[in-house]
Amino acid sequence: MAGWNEAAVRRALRLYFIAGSVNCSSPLDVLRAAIEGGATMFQYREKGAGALEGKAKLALGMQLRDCCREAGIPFIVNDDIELAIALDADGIHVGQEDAPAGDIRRLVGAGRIVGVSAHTVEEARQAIADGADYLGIGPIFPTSSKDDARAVQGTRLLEELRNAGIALPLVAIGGLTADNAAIAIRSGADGVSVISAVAAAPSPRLAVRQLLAAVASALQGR
Ligand code: 3NM
Repeated sequence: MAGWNEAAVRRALRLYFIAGSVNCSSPLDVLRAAIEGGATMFQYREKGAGALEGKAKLALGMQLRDCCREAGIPFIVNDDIELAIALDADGIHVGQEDAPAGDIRRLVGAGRIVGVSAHTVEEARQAIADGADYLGIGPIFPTSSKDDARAVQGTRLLEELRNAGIALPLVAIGGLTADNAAIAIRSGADGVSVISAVAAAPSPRLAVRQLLAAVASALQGR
C-alpha cells in the first residue's frame, strides 16, 4: 500500500467510521451505506462482549476490506497486528493499552497508516516520535461504545496540541454527532470518528451526510 501521505490521511479523517459486529447487526450493509453517504475512512474494530474471533473475525474483515478497496477509502484494523497483516490492511490503529506504536511501525513498515490514541500532550509527542500518522483524541463527549473509555475531556486536549505546535492530523472521537462535530473541528481536529452516530442511525447514509456537512462547514470557517 502506498500513497497515503499526510495530506491524504488528513482528508481521509474527515468522516472516519468505526464498527464491528458488536455495533450493528450487519456491519457490511452499514459500511456500504456509510460509503454511499461519503465516509472517508473505515476502521474494523471487533471488540466488546460477543466480538468475533478467529476465522469469523477474519472472514468479516475480508468483506469489509473489499468494500473499502472498491470505494477507494483506507481500511484500518483496530489493535490486531496479525489481522492487519493478514488482511493487507491500509493501516492499524492502536491505543495506549495496546502494543507500543514504535513496535507497530516497525512491523507494518512505512507504507501503512499507523494511528494512535493519545490522551495527553506527552502521549501525543511519544506517538509522533514512534512514527504515528495520525492521533485519535478522546473521548471528547460521553460515549457508550467503549467499555474502558477514559474520562470525558471535552476539546481541551485538541486545543492544547494545536497550541503546542503539533501539526499531525488529529481526529476527534467519543460521542460525536452532526450537532457537536463543529466544536471538535473548530478546536483543531481534522475530522471526526464515530461509531454509534452512524452504526445506530436509522439511515447510516444520511447520518454520514449530515456529519460530513457539519465537518465541511466547520473546516471552511477555520
Ligand atoms: N475510542 P461513539 S471513544 C473507540 O476515547 C473509541 O479513545 C474512544 O464511539 C477514545 O462514536 C470510542 O459511539 C467510542 O461514541 C466512540
